[in-house]
Amino acid sequence: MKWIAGAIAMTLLALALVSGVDVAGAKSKKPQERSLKAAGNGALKFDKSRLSARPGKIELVMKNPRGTGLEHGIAIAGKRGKLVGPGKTSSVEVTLKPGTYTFYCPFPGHRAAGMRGKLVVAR
Ligand SMILES: [Cu+2]
Repeated sequence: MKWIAGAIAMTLLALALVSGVDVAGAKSKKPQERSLKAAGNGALKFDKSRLSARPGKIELVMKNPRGTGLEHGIAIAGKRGKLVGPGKTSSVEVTLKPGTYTFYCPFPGHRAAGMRGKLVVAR
């Protein structure tokens, strides 16, 4: 009978380990979401010029409001979301280490015109 108790203990330990790994995995897979919007009046700006997040997976979700009359998108750290028309949303997911990064609109000319901001990644 002793081996049964041992087997049960091993099974419980294995279950604890597996569920522990699952929890950690789910946590690291979910990106930190940060949202922003393009200026609703058609100005080449976002509604936020500064965002912050912890190191790891980060998703920037940019809404292009109806009424901008322009295509916009969101880009950061060499990755870009698609350009979308008014009423649509563009997003980009990146994995970042601590540092300061520039997010911007990848539509030609928009970044230079002021459609950009800083993302500060810190622990
Ligand atoms: Cu733009």
